[in-house]
Parts: sequence; C-alpha cells; structure tokens
Amino acid sequence: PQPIRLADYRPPEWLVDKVDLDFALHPTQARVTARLALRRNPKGTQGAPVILDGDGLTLVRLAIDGAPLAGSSFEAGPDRLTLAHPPADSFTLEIETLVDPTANTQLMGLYRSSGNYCTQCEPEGFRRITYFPDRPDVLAVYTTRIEAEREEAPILLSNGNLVESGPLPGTTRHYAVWQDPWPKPSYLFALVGGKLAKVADRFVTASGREVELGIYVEEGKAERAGYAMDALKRSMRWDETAFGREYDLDVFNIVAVSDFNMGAMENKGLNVFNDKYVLASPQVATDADYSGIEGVIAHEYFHNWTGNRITCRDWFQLCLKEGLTVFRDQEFSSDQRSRPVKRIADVRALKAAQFSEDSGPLAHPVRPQSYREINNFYTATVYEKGAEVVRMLKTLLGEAGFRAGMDLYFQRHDGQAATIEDFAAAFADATGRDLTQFSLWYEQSGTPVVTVKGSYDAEARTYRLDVSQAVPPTPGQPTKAPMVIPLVVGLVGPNGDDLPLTLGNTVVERGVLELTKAEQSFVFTGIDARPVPSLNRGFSAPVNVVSGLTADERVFLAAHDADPFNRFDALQGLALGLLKEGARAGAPVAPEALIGAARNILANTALDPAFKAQALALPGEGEIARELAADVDPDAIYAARKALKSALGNALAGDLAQTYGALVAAGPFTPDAASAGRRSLRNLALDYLAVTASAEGIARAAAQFEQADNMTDRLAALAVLVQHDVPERERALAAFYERFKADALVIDKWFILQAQIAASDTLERVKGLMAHPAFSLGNPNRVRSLVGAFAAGNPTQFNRPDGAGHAFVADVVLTLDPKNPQVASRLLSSFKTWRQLEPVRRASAEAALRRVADTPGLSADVSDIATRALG
Ligand code: DPP
Ligand code: ZN
Repeated sequence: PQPIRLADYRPPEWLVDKVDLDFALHPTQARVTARLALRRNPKGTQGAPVILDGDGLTLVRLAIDGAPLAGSSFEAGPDRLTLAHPPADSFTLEIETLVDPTANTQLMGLYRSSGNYCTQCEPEGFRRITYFPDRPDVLAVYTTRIEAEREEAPILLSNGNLVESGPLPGTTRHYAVWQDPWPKPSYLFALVGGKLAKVADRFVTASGREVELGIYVEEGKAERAGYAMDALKRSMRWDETAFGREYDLDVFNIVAVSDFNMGAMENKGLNVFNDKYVLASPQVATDADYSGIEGVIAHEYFHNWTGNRITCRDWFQLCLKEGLTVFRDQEFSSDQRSRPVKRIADVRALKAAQFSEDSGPLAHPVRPQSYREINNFYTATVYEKGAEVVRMLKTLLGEAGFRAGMDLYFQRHDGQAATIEDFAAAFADATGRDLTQFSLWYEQSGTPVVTVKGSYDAEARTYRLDVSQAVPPTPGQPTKAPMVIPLVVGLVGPNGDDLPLTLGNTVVERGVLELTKAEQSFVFTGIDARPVPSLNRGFSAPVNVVSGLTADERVFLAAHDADPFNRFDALQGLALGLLKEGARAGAPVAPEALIGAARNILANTALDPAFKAQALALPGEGEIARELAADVDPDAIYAARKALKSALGNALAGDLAQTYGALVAAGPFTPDAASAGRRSLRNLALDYLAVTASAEGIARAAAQFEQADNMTDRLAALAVLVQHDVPERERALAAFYERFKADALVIDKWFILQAQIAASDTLERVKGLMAHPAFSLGNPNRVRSLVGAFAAGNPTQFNRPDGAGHAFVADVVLTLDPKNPQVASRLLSSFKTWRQLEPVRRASAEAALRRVADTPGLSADVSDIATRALG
C-alpha cells in the first residue's frame, strides 16, 4: 500500500454528530445496526461523496432517513462504503452489518476472550464493526444499546452512563442502553458483554461529583482486583491536585480480559485491560507487577483528559496523547514511590527500548511524517521518547510555566482533535517563549550525542565546559539541525558539595544549561577548586553524553553527587567501560575501582535499598551492544558481563551475605515501595551470591524458592536457579509449574524465565514449550512470554551464530501473521538491532528478514516492519 503522509492531511468531508448503535450479540453472527447523523463538513470539498471505512464487513441493509436504499445508489465492499450522490447535506444513514466475534483472531473490532465479548478499536478497529469515517478528527456523541442472552452475557457495558436496562419479555434475552454525553472519536468506542465478577467502589471528585467505580474480572478473580481499585482512586485524586483535572461521568468502569494485543485501552468511561495489568495478589504477582498495574491504571485514567477530552487530529499526532500521558503516569508513580528510583527505572527502560530503536533501521521521529501501517507506530519512540520531550519542556519552562501551558492547552482544546503545533503553542503563549527550535524534538529522529570537555583555570577561578552536539543520521534524515537540549549540570567540589553555578553575573537556575547550537561554551566563575562535572542530572535530556570522565572521577561522583540519578549513572558508566573492554578484547577486566565504589554504596546506610539495587545491577546485554555499536558478538558480551558479575560477587561476598541476612522481611508481604525496595536489594544479593553456582549460593536460592511467602521472592529465586546448569533448575521449574499451572499469568513468568536461559539448548526448550498445553499461539500474552522473551530477552540464543534462533522467530512470525498481524509484527521488531551484529550473525538475521519479506500475502503490519528493517 502507498504510505499515508502527514503533509496530505485534509479535514473530513463529512462529519458525524450522533451515533446510535444497536448490538444483538451472538457468538458468530452479531448484528450491528448503526444510525449515523451525517453532516457535510463546511470546510470540506463541494459535492464530495460519502466514503466510509470498513474492514472485512458484511453489509445486510442500508437506509437513508428510514427509507431502504436501492443497490444502485451505493457501492459496498468489505473495506469501503460509498454514496456517490448523497441525498442532502445532512441525513441519517442506517447501516446493518453482521460480524463474527468468534472468528476474530486479530483481536481488533468485536471479538471474544474466554467466551466474553469485548472490543478494541484503537486505532482502526471500529471499521471492523460498522462502516464509519474511522479517523480521530470525527467526533460524535454515542448511544449504545446492547442485547444478549442473559445466560451468556449477564453483564452488558459500554461508554458513558447507563440509562436503561432490563429483560426482553417473552425471550431469554436482556438489554442495556448506555449514553456517552462527551463527543468522541470512534477509536474510543467500547462494548463488553459477558459473565464477569464486579468489584465496586466509589469516588467523590474535588467538586463533589459522585462516581461509581467498577472493576470487572473473570469470575473467581474478584479478590485480585483490590490493588487496581486502590491505584485507580489514587490516580483520580492525583490528577485533581497535580493537573487540576476532574473526572466527568457518573461511572468509571474497567474490564480485565485475558486476550489483548496491548497493555490496556482508554475507551471513554470503559477502560479495557489486559488482565496482566489488573490482577494481583502476593501469591501470584511480583513487585514489578504491582508497579506495572499502578502505572497502567493511572495511564489509562489520565487519558481521560489527555487523549479523550482532547484527542488527536490524526494518527501522526499519536505522541500528543501518548507521550504526554506516559509523562503523566511517570510523574504519578514518582509521587507515589521514590522519585529517583522511578527515574532510574524509566531511563533504563528508555535506553533498552528507545535508544536501541533510535539507532537502528526502525528509527522514526516522535511525530512520524508518513506511515504504511499505523499499528507499527505504538513504539518506544512515540511513547517513551515522547514523554521525555514533555519532561524537557517542563525542565525548560520550570514548574509554574509548565503548569500554565498545560492549563492553557486544556482550556483551549477541550472537546477538540488537536495537533503537536496546538500543544506547543499553548506553552509558547502561556510563557512567551519561542518553541520553534524545541519542536525539532518531534521532527528529528536519532539520539543526540552531547560531547563535553571541562577545563579548570585556577588563576582565573573559572571552570569552562565546551559542549558540542550532533544527531546521528537516521532513515530518511541524513543531516540534522542542532536541538534545544536542557542539560542540567552541577559542579561537585572536592568535599562533595555542589559549587555555586554562576555564568558571568547570572546564577544558573536549577542548573539548566540550554544547548541550542552545534558548539557552545559555558564559563563558570568563582570556582575555587577543580570540580568534577555532574552532567545531564536526572537524565534531563534523552541524549548520549560523552564526558571523558576518568574512573577516579566516576568513583567520586558515585560517592558524592547530590543528584541520585548521577550517582547511579557514575557506577553504570564505570561498569560499562569495563564491559565494553571485556567484550571487545576478551581481556581480563580490572574492576577494583568499581568494586570499591559498589562496596561503598552497599554499605551506605543513608541510601534507599531500592536505589542500591538499581545502582548495583550491571548494564544489560542490550545496552552494552548498543554502546559497542558495530560488530557485536552477543556471546562475548555475555561472557564479559558474567566475568564482571562474578568478580563483583566474589569480592563483595561478605557484604552481600550480610545484606541478604539483614533484609529478611519483618512481617507479611505488602506491595509498598519501601518493602519492594528491600526485596529488590535482597534478591540482587541472592543473585550475586550464586553467580559462580557455588553449592552455597545455589542452596540459598533453592531454600528461598521453597520458603517464599510471595511471588516476588519465589520468582527471584527461580530466576537465579534457572541461570545455572544445576539439578535444582529442573526441579524448581517442575515444582513451580505444578503449583501455579491453573494460573495463566503466572505460567507466563515460567515461560519467560525458560526462554531467557543463555544456554545452547534453549531454542529446543522453547520449541518444546510451544507444544505445551499451557501455550497458545492465539493468546498474545503467551506469545510474548515465550517467543517474545526469547527474541527480545535472550541475545545469545536469538542470535545464535548458526542462524537457528533468527529462523525460528521468522517462522513464528509467518505462522502468526494470518491470525494476529499486530502481535506478529511486534515480534518481528525484535530484529531492530540486527545491523549492529558481527558479519555471520548479521547475515543470518538478514536472511530471516528477507525470507519474511518475500513471503506472499503478508499483512501490512509485518510487511512494513520487514521492509523498513531491511531498508
Ligand atoms: N491503549 C494504548 C495506551 O493507552 C493505546 N492508546 O497507550
Ligand atoms: Zn496510552
């Protein structure tokens, strides 16, 4: 298909003011009657026909203002409905379609999950339900009537408020009518019907509106929805205080389903969730699951204002709602937990997912200029880099300026489908600041490299930073312009305290240096001793900093930097230097400086255990590969990392054993951040202490595995055991399966751990597990846990030099594509870093990608990724 270009945007020719939907649910023949109040757009083209989108639809009947339409006056195919000569400039079009929810394996449109009916419409699923101008700038008010067998679907839900419900006399069926007063685009439509258990609560908004809250889960799982409900109420309160945003309906419902392509969906008043982000209990959920639930519940709730009340004009503007909403959920979690620890975790994730995307063939701007398949742009760049851009805006404008800009944005664009230009204009107008150059963050792809050189002049008592920036070439963008980069810095004096930051006579506010040119110099005055520069504090900009800091300077920052992020980063930088050396030369590493710095962090009683755990966790194999950039040998990286981990584990064995013993939980499991932090440090110690597979280390992990009273500790112990070729590995895996086999979300963890074993028989193991009764190619969570974890989380085995790992993933992509193109293309994106591999592995990755690309009949999703990855 031809690419769709942002530059070709035209307003819709026809608008829809009102939508009346009537669903008669049926497993294979659901009947959908849609009445659309169509009106010619005064801003459209004179005499334009009505062209409605469809996708695989079967038309039953068409009527205009109540009168059936003859076949000659329209053209209807599965993918399009055209009225070449509409009867008037406004009329009601009635469309009856039949859809088969059971056959819908794409999980887009109306489908069934565990027998329940549900929908997913973003971005283009509504057209699989009825013909419609399925684009986000057509906003309408929806009324939805649903009827179904009472036995099959006692619960009937849709967007907005419930206005009517009851039995259908003389039948076994019943019905419900939902009305959503807020105009919305079709992608926010949702419907749910089924047998579901409800957890109910209520919330009173700041201005006194009473909201009924409901979380619906599969029967028997209601007791696992408590944490999600708690997170929802905290989110609703937080949005009021942090952004002044109140909820706007009488009802807010969440439904958890077990078959879902994404994490969750922000449909107005009826969020639909992957159950992974709702269900939790200490026995089955880890601390990571709890924080994931908190973050995703918040994210979808926050979309009510950033996404729903203000939506996107077109899909090029996806970051307008996603980047902003990720920023909002990150801020929420920072306020609920530890801000520095949250920042460290977010930056680790950003580097792993986004920096790697940005440095490979799939790199694209935060706001892309064109796409072939929009589903492929729900990426780390749009989401996570999009959030970083909003964070930089806040850093540049300050707290008050940022809030003034947000307020103006809400005030101006409530009820509209907006653009990035609208967003930027709100901040520019609220603060008087020109954001033209800043907006390059939305247009230019690639991770900027900021190179910094410091020099001290004792006589003049000045410290000078010479800073240059460059954005590497990316697909379609060979040359770049300089960006606005807010680089937060500190100058750390010999005693560890920050020195004053004065440029000439001006105090540098909040330490923010604004880079705007390819090269700039900053001369700080009144500096009485040679400082160590602390650069990009809090990771203020999503850039790679080349600092030239010596190992001694990094050790100093690790011990003294007032910025916790940079204390973490100093240790990581030390480790990364050693790991790169080790991977390149295979040479023995000399980790004494790192060991000393790590020992000091571990012993520092003033530091939060969660922070220590982050600081002591070595950079991942993916980050090391990205740093090496070319001729990557994943086995060499693995070996170097293992060697360094062993060196640390051995040298710190006493301190780690002491930490492990001291952090025994005092009481029963609670998911709060402080308790989770203690568990994370204790489990890090467990891992280091077993790194050489010593009998003692393995026995400790095996004992914890058996005695743990919660999933976090049990899974952490299992993760340690599976890394080592010891008898305890298979024993523990078997015991875990027996214990949790009834629980699909827990078995996903069992799949993930096995898929990630760095051993030459893992591919055979994964192939074997695909035949396991607990596995299903039809369920996205299962596919991601087994095959996705292998492709994205096991660099040595996915990239086997014999090419068998690449070939296997390509095979799964091709088998899955006809069933679920979205999940298949996501899996294929695991090849996004293939070009950095050494020649043998690069050739096998290329061959696998070519084989996929050359397969006839591919979905647009998979063909787009294969083509761009090879391009
Ligand atoms: N449901 C996805 C999200 O919330 C897409 N909107 O990010
Ligand atoms: Zn979102």
